[in-house]
Amino acid sequence: MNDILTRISRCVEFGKIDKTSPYPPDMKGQDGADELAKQALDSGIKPDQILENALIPAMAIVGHKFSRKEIYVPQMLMAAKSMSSAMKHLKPFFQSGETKRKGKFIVGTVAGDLHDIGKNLVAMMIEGGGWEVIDLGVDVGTDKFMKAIEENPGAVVGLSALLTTTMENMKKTVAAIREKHQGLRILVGGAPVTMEYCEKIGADFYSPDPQGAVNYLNQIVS
Ligand code: B1M
Repeated sequence: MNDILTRISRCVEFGKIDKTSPYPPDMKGQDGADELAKQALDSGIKPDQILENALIPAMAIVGHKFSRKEIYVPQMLMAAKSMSSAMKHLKPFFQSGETKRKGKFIVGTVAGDLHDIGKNLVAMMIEGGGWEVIDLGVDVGTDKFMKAIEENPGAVVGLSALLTTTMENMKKTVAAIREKHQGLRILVGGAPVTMEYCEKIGADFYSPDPQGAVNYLNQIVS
């Protein structure tokens, strides 16, 4: 692999955001994903090559390490931030339509629920997996999900819930989506959610972690 892509990949895997970032200590003072992504574009490397050959593989490694409990939330957040710092240089190309994404993913934490750390991790990993993410935020009611679905036909929808009380709102939103959009793929997650609950409320897939969500989406397009 091209040297600069290897370096970007390492920055994302180990959470090196930019030159000023003191983390990780053994990369202190070196360029981070931010500077290297810009240098790669300036040197003529295409944005989709940076995404496919550096960011996506690095985030896949991060996701697998997290699933195997070899790293924890802070390391994953640093990796995700590092990826975002590279993505900000790539985004204008994707938004202009010059570079294609795998598809669209609408995500939100359900009504009444303000927890967003897990949902943000899932969103960042999926974005790192090459998808366009439409993040509706927290406390997202059914109407807001429906509006986003209508504005983005063909998108996959992800619902997160962290409270046993708001799992009921997840169920209501899934039922409303199913009534109008039978074929639409719905992914659910969050600490109290299980595969059994997913099946009970009629969602398509449950993932306990971001990597499982990425794998599910990739399997849809493959
Ligand atoms: Co809250 N809270 N909280 N809280 N909070 C929990 C969830 C709780 C388990 C704590 C406890 O009592 N032990 C408990 C829920 C009990 C229950 O219902 N079973 C609880 C409670 C009760 C509350 C309040 C009601 C407290 C109160 O006010 N009395 C209140 C509710 C507010 C509201 O939402 N309306 C409340 C408030 C808050 C804060 C605002 C203070 C803060 C949230 C800040 C924020 O998110 N910006 C907070 C926090 C931080 C927590 C804990 C400590 C940590 C949650 C977290 O971020 N975990 C939590 C206790 C705990 O889990 N130890 C707790 C880290 C995160 C990476 O994990 O979100 O599980 P998680 O996401 C994982 C997976 O679940 C999965 O991937 C992520 C990475 O692996 N995943 C998905 C998540 N979404 C997914 C979606 C997918 C796929 C996978 O596809 C779409």
